[in-house]
Amino acid sequence: MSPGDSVLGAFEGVVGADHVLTDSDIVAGYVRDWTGRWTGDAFAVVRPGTAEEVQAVVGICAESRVPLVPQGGNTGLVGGSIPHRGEVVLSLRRLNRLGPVDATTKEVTVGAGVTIGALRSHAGEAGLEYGVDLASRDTATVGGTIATNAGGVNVVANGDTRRQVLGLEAVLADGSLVSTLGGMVKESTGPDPLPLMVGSEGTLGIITAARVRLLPPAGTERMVVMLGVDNLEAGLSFLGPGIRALEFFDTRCLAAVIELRGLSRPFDAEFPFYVLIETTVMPEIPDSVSAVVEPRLWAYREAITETISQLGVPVKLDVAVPLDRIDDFAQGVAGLGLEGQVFLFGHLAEGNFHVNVVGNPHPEGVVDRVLEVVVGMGGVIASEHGIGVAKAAWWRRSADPATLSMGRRVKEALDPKHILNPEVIWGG
Ligand code: FAD
Ligand code: 2HG
Ligand code: ZN
Repeated sequence: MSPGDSVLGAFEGVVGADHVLTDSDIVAGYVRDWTGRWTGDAFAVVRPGTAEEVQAVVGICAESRVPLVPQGGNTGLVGGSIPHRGEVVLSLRRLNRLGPVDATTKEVTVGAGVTIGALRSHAGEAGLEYGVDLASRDTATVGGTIATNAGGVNVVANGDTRRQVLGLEAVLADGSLVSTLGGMVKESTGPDPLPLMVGSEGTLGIITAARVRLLPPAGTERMVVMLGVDNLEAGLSFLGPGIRALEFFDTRCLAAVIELRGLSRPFDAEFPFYVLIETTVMPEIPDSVSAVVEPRLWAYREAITETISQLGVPVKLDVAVPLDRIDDFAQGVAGLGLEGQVFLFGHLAEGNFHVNVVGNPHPEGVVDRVLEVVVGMGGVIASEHGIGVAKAAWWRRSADPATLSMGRRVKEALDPKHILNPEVIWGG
């Protein structure tokens, strides 16, 4: 029996043979990222059903020095959720327990494999709302969104994922289980190490459950408004009371969703940018601004990512610049004259831009040229999708030395054998 067989046998002893996958056809969906830009090989896909099983599997990996990649819904867009060098894929989707909603504290404890859609429905049944929403809601998981500190469309109203997390349970690289799921409203019993897991992209521990805050639904009537604007600053001026979302996309995004999704043209005239607002208080819209009000308008914004993928494998960048530089940034990207089709869309209220490029033969060149503009404007190279493998080199080049040094020391302390997602953030 090879060392590989004995490790597989040990996994089977923990989770059962049905949850250790090695058949290449079955494994295929776990080793290719959502965009199709990254594909790898897995030693095996292991699907634990409880936190204790996660502990045991991680213990085997630590003992055998077999690295692993935690995976939730595999909707991540920075190449961080798939194996790159034959790692084990540790799929957390079976950790899908929905705890009862505590109506007094407006909190709920859920498994890491619960999808954002399921959490939102569960909260809705109790008359409450989960603060994060994104187009990947039916596949992206609680664990994955915490590990990437996902943003989404409601950050302007509710903040990012970090703001929703009240407690965590996680398995560390040595197989130990740490938890702050106790549910106390207030506690100051020393440093809380678990917030480190937020945004750590599976490099510091495996999140197995989370306690999250729920919010009372904001207003009964939510209006969805689309505006045509000549520049982004004009769109930002609609930031005001009652805003739930303030999104934008450029004319190329609109043309693509109209053509490939069969959506109708929202305006007769064409504009450089379109702004989508969801609000409980109708903003004052001057007569000179073209506007439509209809709930179905979300379809234009939500279809963009999938529509771009229909055109080819995109290079994706997810950046943010200071709000007073948003139009400079849009012009800066246009000025690069990148080969291929360039799409700009994102979360306007946070200065967030998703720069997607299809049909450019030099993905790394696109990354370098766009990120140089971002850094030159004092922006951030990862606004909500994380560093993954896509931006690992850039992160190490552009972050300040003290931050990098602290990050490395935390990684060394928590994962001295480098078994947790070794290619992400610190790899390559
Ligand atoms: P995965 O893709 O499986 O993993 C992502 C990262 O988290 C990996 O590094 C992985 O190792 C790690 N990880 C996963 N689960 C765990 C765990 N339990 N413990 C420790 N580490 C873990 N993102 C946004 O922020 N805002 C958006 O608006 C948005 N919209 C999207 C729309 C579409 C159509 C798509 C395809 C993606 C979108 N995303 C968006 C990106 C993606 O959905 C998010 O990054 C999401 O947080 C990933 O969740 P997941 O469960 O799929 O994680
Ligand atoms: C969005 O805001 C997501 O739609 C996906 O973050 C962005 O596809 C992308 O680049
Ligand atoms: Zn986004």
